[in-house]
Amino acid sequence: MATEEVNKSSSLLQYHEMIFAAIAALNDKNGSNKSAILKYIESKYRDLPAGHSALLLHHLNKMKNNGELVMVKNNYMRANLSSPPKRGRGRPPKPKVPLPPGYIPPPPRPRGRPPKPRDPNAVASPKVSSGKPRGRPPKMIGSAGSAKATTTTGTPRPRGRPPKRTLSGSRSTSPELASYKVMVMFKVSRVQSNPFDDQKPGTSGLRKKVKVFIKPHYLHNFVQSTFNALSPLKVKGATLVVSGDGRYFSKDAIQIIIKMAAANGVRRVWVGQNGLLSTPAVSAVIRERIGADGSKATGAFILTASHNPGGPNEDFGIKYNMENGGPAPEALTDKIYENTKSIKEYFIAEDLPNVDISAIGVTSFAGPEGQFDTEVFDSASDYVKLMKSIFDFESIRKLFASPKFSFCYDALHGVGGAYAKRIFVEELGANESSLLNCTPKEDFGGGHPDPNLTYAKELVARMGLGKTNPAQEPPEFGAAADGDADRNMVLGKRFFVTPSDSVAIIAANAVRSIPYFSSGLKGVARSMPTSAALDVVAKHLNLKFFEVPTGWKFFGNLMDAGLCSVCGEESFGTGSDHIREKDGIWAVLAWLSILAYKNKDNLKEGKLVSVEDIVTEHWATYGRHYYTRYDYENVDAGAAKELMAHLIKLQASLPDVNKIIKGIRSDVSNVVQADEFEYKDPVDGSISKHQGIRYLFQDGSRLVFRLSGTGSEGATIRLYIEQYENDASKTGRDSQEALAPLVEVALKLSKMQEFTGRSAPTVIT
Ligand code: VG1
Ligand code: CO
Repeated sequence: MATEEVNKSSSLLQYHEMIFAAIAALNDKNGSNKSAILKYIESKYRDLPAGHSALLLHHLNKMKNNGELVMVKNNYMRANLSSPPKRGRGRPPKPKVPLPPGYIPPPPRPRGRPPKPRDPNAVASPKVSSGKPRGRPPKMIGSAGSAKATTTTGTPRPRGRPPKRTLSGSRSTSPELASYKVMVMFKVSRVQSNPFDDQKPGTSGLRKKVKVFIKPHYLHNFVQSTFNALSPLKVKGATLVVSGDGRYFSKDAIQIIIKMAAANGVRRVWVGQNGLLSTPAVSAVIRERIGADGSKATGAFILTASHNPGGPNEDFGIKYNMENGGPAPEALTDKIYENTKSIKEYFIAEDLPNVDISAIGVTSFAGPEGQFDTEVFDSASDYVKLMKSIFDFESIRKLFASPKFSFCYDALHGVGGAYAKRIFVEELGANESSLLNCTPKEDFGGGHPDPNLTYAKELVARMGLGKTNPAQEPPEFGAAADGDADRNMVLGKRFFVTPSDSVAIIAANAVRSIPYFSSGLKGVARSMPTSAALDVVAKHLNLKFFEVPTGWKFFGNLMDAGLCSVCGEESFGTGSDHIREKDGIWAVLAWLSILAYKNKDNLKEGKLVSVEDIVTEHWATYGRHYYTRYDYENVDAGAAKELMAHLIKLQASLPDVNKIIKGIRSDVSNVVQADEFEYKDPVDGSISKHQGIRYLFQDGSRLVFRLSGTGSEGATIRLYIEQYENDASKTGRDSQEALAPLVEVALKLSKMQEFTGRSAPTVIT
């Protein structure tokens, strides 16, 4: 551990945190003055040091000078949150919205004194981002190419004369800026801390209210617990990616993680421009990106709470992804959790200046263990390049060019918008007006960035699925993404495709329509509550098939072992082994590929084969799995537990269950198996228990009950209902109507209203 220089008391850091906490709690849009902050801190914290008031002023000044706080009329506000750099000095304010990855801002002007390139050990001005060429960098020449175009560091030499490099592709900027990195010395502090008891990662990382995450030491403890859980080789000297969906608090979190990475001996941190990287893009970057000096990432902190809302009163999240690009498996998340329960200290390079994450380029620092670099890079190019290697963009371009085809994509103000612009508009020729809510926002415009029929309201209305008819004829194809762009909802004109059908249809058509799969599928997999539509395809096509618990982390081993090519979850997650995360834009491109393939001969004449045609044809071949999910969000946690316990207790006797069910509805089939789903990973043999309560019926129908592992408050009960119909004359019914008997059984059997007090779910999909 890098503990040699433990020369700062923890109180220094605490001030920093206490000030942020005070400003957040006082929550005054005009900021808070020193005495208000002082009062707040005195009321909330004990054991303040002697001279506390003077220390506070000292830290307020320091934080103002290093850009973390802004002072307006004697009031302090946080910088970097609701609007990009609110610096008092220097360049004019930037636009309010985070800039898309493709956008390259004008050359950064370092604050204060210009760097002294000839003395790399000098403590130079902070926030020097070296070597950013002016203008847009060459587009997607390959990850190595794009990295070269934006990087100036090459040799990992902490000392001595910095390498003189000419920037390929750059027009001449100020020579001091373009050719040299600046070494800023930093020290490592050991900070005492106490455990929090609520840092157990859920289905996909740790998700809590922002108010919880900004508590002093909270994020730090989790990050250090993760470092401590990793093998030392994945920390010391390693390359880590840190970025996310850009939600509120991300920019602060990135700076904290950079400082902690430096202090823990990480060699370099890669950050997507403006801190933006979709979850699938992080996975792609870990797997595909090669740094200018040949470096490869071995892991990532992804900062997202995915489909949960964002903003000061909403959610933040963090999860760790592994060298294969996938979420940490349970063995590691369990270890992280154990560490959070006993953590006593963490390491941080407090004096490391904040890195300007809006400017592409490398900044180098020198610490006790040698050089540490941060590299800010274009958020989209690695991902776009990967997509182009999977799909036939030319055939999709032809589809877009046809007057018969029309398109709409709603990013719900998540990070997906940045990729949608690059791929659908710039690469495939879609009209800019076909993009809805494609500017990433820290609070997702106040909505839930959750692509379903309830929350993707604008898209649903435009596609003709709303309560009233849209003013214009709906597009042929519509899709939406969640906050971190790993989810997708696919719609046709006045037509909803269930995610369970979507993965089955992609699997059934992949080999013909998508070049990446042309030599065949290795196998397919779905999460347990996902409908069995994929099972039927697997059987028809004689493919290996796997059923795993909820959460993408369970697909990783199968893919690494070459057992699975395409997989999906009912929760609007679809993906393949091109990365180790679900991938919202990939799913849209897969559907566009199927449409392009089915329509390749009739783009000029004849009728377009529509999304609805493709789905109904699929049902005619394989039968239809009627499917619905009821979510009861933010239910009392105790009540939810009791409901689950009740359902488990009922499973003790099948005859009794069947008696109750017949009493509710005599027209449903018999329960033949009732259990809690348990999974044994076929690759590493690990066992995951309690993965959902199942009631399986003789005719293939299923009821599944689970508690969500992604919420941040109370409990969310998910009820999944499914029924198979292979009589082609009966596959065209309304799904709620077809499932009504099973829904009634599920609600009464579980005593949903009795336990939760809810007469209706929050969301139905
Ligand atoms: C939900 C979904 C699950 C998905 C997970 C993460 O989990 O049901 O299928 O993998 O979210 O998705 P839970 O435990 O709340 O049911 V995301 O887009 O939040 O990374
Ligand atoms: Co997500």
